[in-house]
Amino acid sequence: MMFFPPTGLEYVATSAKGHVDEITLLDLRYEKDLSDTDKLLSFISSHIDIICVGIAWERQFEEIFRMLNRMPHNIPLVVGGYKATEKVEEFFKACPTINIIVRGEGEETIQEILDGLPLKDILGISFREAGRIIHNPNRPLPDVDSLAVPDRSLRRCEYPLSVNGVKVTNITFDTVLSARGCPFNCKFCTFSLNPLGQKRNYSARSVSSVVNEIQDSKAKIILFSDDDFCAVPKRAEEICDAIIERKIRKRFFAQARIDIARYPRLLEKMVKVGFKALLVGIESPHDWILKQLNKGFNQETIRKAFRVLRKYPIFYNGYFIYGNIGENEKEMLYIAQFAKEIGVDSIACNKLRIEKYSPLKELAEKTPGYHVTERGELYSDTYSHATLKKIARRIKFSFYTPSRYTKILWKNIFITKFVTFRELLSLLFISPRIIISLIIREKQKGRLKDSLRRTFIKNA
Ligand code: B12
Ligand code: SF4
Repeated sequence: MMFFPPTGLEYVATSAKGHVDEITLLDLRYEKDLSDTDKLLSFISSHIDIICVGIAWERQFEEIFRMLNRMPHNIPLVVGGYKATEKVEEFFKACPTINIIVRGEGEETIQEILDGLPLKDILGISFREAGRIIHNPNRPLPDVDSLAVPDRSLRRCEYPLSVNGVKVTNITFDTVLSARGCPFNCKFCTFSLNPLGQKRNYSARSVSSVVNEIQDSKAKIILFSDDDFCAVPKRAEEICDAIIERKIRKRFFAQARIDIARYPRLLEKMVKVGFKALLVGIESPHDWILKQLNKGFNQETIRKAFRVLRKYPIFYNGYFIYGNIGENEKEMLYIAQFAKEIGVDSIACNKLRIEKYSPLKELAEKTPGYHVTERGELYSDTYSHATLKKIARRIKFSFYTPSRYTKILWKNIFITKFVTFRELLSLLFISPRIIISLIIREKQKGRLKDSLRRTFIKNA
């Protein structure tokens, strides 16, 4: 997801302002020179007094640890972020160079660290002391309106539209977090639980601060990173009204629930201000699974909602979960068929994950034949990782046919107008490079032949 800035790290860097003389914000995905560890080390040794690293994703831990372990021992190393919080002990063990781990939301904590408060008095941190790891109590969650929004002037790079690492056009992306937490309680979801397992009660920023942030961003496309942008429809409408009033012209997309279909006036306003896509959590076509997940709706409600949603020129990506506790192969494979029936434009299927604080953990542990790995992956005696992976590919290939790709392109160009004519030309111009990069990727993963066969010959 190269085109999104590291929102959490940017919040923390911004709140560090005024507590240090100078901040250098590095996004190593975009640092041409400094992504080379040797060059990074020499930069750090000559410029930096304290290193703060954000680890948000369950990705490339080995590379990250290898790099952190090369950091100079005389410069304090502070690590934070979703994954660092969840895996405090593991991170300390893997990286002797880490001095402090900030658990949970880090804006206030980083200020106290930089101000030099005694570590024992700083809430929300774990730190090394005399060969031991000390865990201080959690920090109460801050009021969202008290937090400064990310200072974009700290960025050293832009976030352009790219496909598989190939830059498509100059249009840039940004994220705006208008609220933290979510008022719903879906059982598989830890979105609204911060990594400490605390429920982040839905806390929304003031409409004016959100719209100011949007207006100040230079990006043309904004992702609302809220768990559910439409959690309070009236507020979402107020944001749209303010965007219209201030004549802000940008393209937006957001995550939402199907409940939004009950608010046609909001949908109309969203279309008017430039909402081009909604990422909607559907999760499953099966009533018993939706009930198990405590999703709060059933198959009929989903069908009804999409009959309404389809009338609006918005691109819908449906999120689905497969490999649920008790789900069989036939039920999993039905996802692709169901997605076509309800009319979503694209799908993203994720295996059920049982993260550390998942409310489904107990059920998964006590269901005979089911197992959860340390990384939170659920599998069963009947459905191993490999089998689930194969099923996922069958769902994907049965949904993503060549005609589906044509429909996606058509909808984005002519219906939602997500891409302009100029951007389309640039996309066409760059497409050979994208295709080559995709071929190289599939080849490197050793599945080129299989992918080509499945895409063009046998969509089973
Ligand atoms: C918006 C979002 C996205 C966006 C991308 C946003 C972006 N900027 O990159 C999109 C839709 C593209 C996306 C995609 C995915 N996402 Co997502 N996403 C989110 C979401 C809803 C919000 C993230 C956010 O902006 N949070 C707000 C910021 C302020 O919080 P934060 O990042 O935790 O940062 C705070 C602290 O962690 C700490 N902190 C962070 N960094 C640092 C650094 C230091 C030094 C310190 C001291 C503190 C600190 O302080 C910050 C401020 O309070 C979260 C759920 C959530 N509510 O957090 C999931 C979440 C992050 N996503 C998740 C996942 C799994 C994914 C996907 C892998 C899904 C998939 N299977 O495709 C992809 C992968 C993307 C990738 N990078 O490879 C998981 C990650 C957990 C994990 N297992 O790795 C989360 C937590 C949801 C969940 N519970 O399942 N996602
Ligand atoms: S799945 Fe969506 S609606 Fe349900 S709790 Fe998570 S963020 Fe909220």
